[in-house]
Amino acid sequence: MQPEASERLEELVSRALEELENVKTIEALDSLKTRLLGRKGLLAEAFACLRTLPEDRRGRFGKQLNEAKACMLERYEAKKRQLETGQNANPSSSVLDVSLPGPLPQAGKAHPISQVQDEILAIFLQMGYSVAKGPELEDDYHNFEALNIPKHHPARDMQDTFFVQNAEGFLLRTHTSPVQIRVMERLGVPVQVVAPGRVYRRDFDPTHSPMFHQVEGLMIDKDVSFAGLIGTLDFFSKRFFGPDAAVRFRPSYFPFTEPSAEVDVRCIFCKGEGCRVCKNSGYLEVLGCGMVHPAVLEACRVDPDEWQGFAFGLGVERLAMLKLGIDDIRLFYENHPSFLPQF
Ligand code: FA5
Repeated sequence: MQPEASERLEELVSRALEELENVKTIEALDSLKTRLLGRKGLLAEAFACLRTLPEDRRGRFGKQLNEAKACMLERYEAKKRQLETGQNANPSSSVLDVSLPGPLPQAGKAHPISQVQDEILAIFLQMGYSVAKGPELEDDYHNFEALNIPKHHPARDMQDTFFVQNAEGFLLRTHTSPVQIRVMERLGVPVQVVAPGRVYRRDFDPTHSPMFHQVEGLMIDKDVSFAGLIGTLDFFSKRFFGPDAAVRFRPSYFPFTEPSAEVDVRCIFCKGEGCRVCKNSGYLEVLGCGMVHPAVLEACRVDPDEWQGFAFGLGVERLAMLKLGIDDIRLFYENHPSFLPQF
């Protein structure tokens, strides 16, 4: 390559970049562009030199010309954007438009499970309940023993438990029912509480998660009946799902309640026809409940001849699935950026 042509091009590029940097108005920028990159501009003249070079040197010089053109165009575009938004790179000479909107920070929101849990609690608070809490790392006594589930009781098989290694007798609570015991131990009776919280089980499928949330309810007084329990849960379902919610009570068994029941809500995905989500039953189980067993009251030093009560345990994710139309519980925990902002 002729050293002269190459050097002249380098000089042209460095002068052009300096001029592009210092230009102050869009009009001046456009006329500079014509002078540098126009059909009869300086770069076009350099391209014309190409023909005068020996053939074996044209390739390298042509490449250098194309790179020079791309570099100037890039600087031109950047400068144009800068002048159009009024943001000059040099702050000392900038004309700063303080009325321009700033970048919006992304606002965070409560997770859909927290939103649904808050909604559940608000309904019970309206009914006169107060909120209680208990530990997630629980002992065998509160999670099982005091709830009338002695060692080797077959009911322990109902819930596959995560035991804590090197801490005998401790486990991740499998339900929020141990809060019933802790509340009665601490506050005595009468009592009317709801206890939200995380619980853990070895479960994993579209309607079962190894970590999920329950809201426990406990009402103990001198004149509490099973009819009161049904009325309470019926009121809750209508408030939560609306007056047309199809809810059914089914007899069931829990060692800590007698009689016991489970409550199902008609599956919104198949409208009761049967599908993968409701395992073809047409209904999705959302809670367990019953009259507190006398053995549980006795474990808390409460006289069952004087006091009775009911308890219930709601599955927050199940209620959220039905309310929000989510057909796989695992979506709540994948935290996908296209999933969460919908709520
Ligand atoms: C219990 O946990 C009882 N402690 C409920 C109870 C409380 C009964 C007080 C009587 C008195 P169950 O195992 O059925 O019951 O769970 C209650 C609810 O939690 C279920 O109806 C369901 O909605 C939800 N649930 C259970 N397992 C899972 C899981 N792995 N993932 C998500 N939700 C679940």
